[in-house]
Amino acid sequence: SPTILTFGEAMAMLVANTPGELSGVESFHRRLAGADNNVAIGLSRLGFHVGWLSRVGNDSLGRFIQQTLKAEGIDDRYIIEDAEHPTGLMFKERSENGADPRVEYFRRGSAASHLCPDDARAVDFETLDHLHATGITPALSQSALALTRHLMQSARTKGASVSFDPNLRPTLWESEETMRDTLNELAGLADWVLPGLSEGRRLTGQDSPEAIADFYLERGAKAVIIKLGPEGSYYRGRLGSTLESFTVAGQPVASVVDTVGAGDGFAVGAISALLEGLTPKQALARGNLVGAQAVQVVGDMEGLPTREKLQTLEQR
Ligand code: KDG
Repeated sequence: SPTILTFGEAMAMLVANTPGELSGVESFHRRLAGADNNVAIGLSRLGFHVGWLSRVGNDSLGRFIQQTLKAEGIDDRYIIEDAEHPTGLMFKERSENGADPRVEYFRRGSAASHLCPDDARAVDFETLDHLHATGITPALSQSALALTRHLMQSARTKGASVSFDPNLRPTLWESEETMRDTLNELAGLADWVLPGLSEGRRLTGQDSPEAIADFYLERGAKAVIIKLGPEGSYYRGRLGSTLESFTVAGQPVASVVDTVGAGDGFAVGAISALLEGLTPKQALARGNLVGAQAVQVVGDMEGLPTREKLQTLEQR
């Protein structure tokens, strides 16, 4: 059975071939999107046995998702085919000059929005070392939120480590307050909390990385790792014997093609390193390195390295 589990919604993503307002774009190319499955793919490329729990529609986009994940070596035993609802879809602008591209979703009522706690009945927690959760899944529906809570609580109870990337998607939430309260509650079920700096500020009302980290450490996290974009990442936590904090400088990137997926790449690097028993400093350095790979390609996950590639990059 998988030793790492992620869960959430994968979508077919149509990326514009030309810049500008999507309404004027005629040609697109297809990629796979979904923060949690990006992380699953990245960890699988590094040789971990990764499962991904989801619902996909019985349609061509659902089959595209299943085939892509299978080709990436993801364990598909927890993927449910939901014949009554369609697979979600999203569009992404062609980004220019490294700016964050705009996205448009067609995912309301999708198969994955019908995820519910019962979908986890087959999960083998005994063999599970790690669960990775994102803040997108609980935004999909009340039942998907219930599944998120259930998986995080169960993994914790059974002794697996839990990571949580808040992945703010304000348009998916009914209000700012619901988003903030729900994500902060879920962060309290995680060992490692991985927000971006602006996300951390928005969720905690605190300004400095240290104050943001303390907000989550007081609520039960063992480590808070804050992504600082090109500046690298900040750590504050108790994974060693004492409370430590430090910043690890970012990797220079020659040309930023698309920032989406950088956070997922960071998560792949940091989680893999911590699971391999590396130090928090090494984990942040690897997170920065893999995140930097992700921003150099148009898709979210095309830049995620294999183990061999990672070793080459780490030797540089
Ligand atoms: O983290 C990358 C994701 O933003 C992208 O793959 C799409 O999951 C997605 C979302 O909901 O925005």
